[in-house]
Amino acid sequence: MTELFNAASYLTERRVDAGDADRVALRHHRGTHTYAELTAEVRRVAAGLAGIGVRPEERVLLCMADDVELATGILAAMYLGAVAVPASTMLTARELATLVVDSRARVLVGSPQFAEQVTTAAADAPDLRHVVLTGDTAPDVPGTTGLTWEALRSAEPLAAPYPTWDESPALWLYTSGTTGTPKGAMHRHTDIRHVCETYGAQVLGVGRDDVCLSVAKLFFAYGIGNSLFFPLSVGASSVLEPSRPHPGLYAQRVAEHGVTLFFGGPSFWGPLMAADLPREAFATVRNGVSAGETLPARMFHGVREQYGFEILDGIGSTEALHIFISNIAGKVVPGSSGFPVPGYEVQLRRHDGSVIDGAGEPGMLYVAGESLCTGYWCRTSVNRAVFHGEWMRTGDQYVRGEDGSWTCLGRADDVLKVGGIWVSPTEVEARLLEHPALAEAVVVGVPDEDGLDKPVAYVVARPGATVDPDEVIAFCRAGLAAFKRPRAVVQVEQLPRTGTGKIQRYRLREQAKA
Ligand code: 3SK
Repeated sequence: MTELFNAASYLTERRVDAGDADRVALRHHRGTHTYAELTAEVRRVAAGLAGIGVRPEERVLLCMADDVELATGILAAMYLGAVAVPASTMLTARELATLVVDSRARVLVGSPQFAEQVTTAAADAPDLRHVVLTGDTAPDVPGTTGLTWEALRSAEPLAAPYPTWDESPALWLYTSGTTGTPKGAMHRHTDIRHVCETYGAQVLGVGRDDVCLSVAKLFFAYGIGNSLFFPLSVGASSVLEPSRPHPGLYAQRVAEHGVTLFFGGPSFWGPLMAADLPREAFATVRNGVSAGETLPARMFHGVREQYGFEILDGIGSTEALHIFISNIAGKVVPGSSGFPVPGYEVQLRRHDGSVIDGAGEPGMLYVAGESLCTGYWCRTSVNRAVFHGEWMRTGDQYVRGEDGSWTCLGRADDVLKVGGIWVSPTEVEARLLEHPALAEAVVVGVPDEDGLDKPVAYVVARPGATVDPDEVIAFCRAGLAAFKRPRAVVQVEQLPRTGTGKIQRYRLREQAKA
């Protein structure tokens, strides 16, 4: 049954009503926001968005650093009944423009450090009406009205949230796929409450005294849960850190704020171990949390020995909004993703669709749970392939152990996860093929010494052309978000193909490992 429910109200004014008005909700570079201050700010920004004509269910795209403006911008859009679309700050202007056009956003908000991407992308988006920047200068993009954040938040605050239903759209998160074009996973207001009440409450046991710090930024599903949904759902505190994940800086933040829950991924835990920081810096951490890629057992043991806290590895997805299989504090099975999170069902299926009941037989992982997105925006054929009634096909191969734990065996398709972020080989290959020296290009994931995939390009040169691997990598870097660039470029005479001409990617992967 449909009920009135607004996730932004649940995360802000509900805490004020519960007696948390003076408790600190957000800690950021310029100070703190209590729950009362955050609620007031959300109401002001929501009024500002309404004032420039944003209507319920319209998209508001935000390309911003993790700071109080991004947090309030996301919450304000949802408070107003509009749809918050936090976009990756790592995208090039061209990539960002694709999202602005695809989402048909009316408003684009950016932080000054991303002003160039934002204004260039805005110039290419016919549905866009307003561009907002959080610095002192209003943007000037032909065909749109430019505003400063100060102007946006100067409106008379809204008195109450828009009467959204639990089923109303609240949040879109773009995720890359095999097709190379990002897909907007559409989440409802109720999905946000579900992840708080399941993984947040029942696995992490987040409570009012917790202080959360996430290396993953707010534009990731993983980051928005860690830094906004879980802490704000219970009256806890979140530390917002706009800088890139530098181990020394994050250790400093942990010590400064007394962080209790520290969220990262293997691409952070590895450098943290190598950084050899003082153990005391982490004295307040009750648990680390890891997602994005399988946490190698050596990192679980290494961090516990070196810094004294256990990392709970889990697997989630943008489509499920957060983690649905997780290790449990005190019962960690190193190298595995752990056990199904209450509120979710997981299944392994064979190629013929039959369900695998026992331990030891690998299969395709399916998940069902209330927080699964309603689908991808305007992607019927992908929706039909991925969502099957209650169930979603994750694309991951898993196996169940005798102890009931679930272990990832890798991807069933060609898509890569690099540093916890999806990378579509097709998209990188398309960029490579724009290079004048290249005739053919294939990108595969090649595991490093920890078993974590890194993109490697196999290329065939055009007749008479010379391939300079470093220059090709720099070319990719200039046209794609930096994390998508191949880490190595290998020139080959020809690519391995089947009799029908299909590229045999597995042979390139084997060749790379040999
Ligand atoms: O990659 C994951 O495991 C993950 C975890 C939580 C939320 C979103 C994602 C993609």
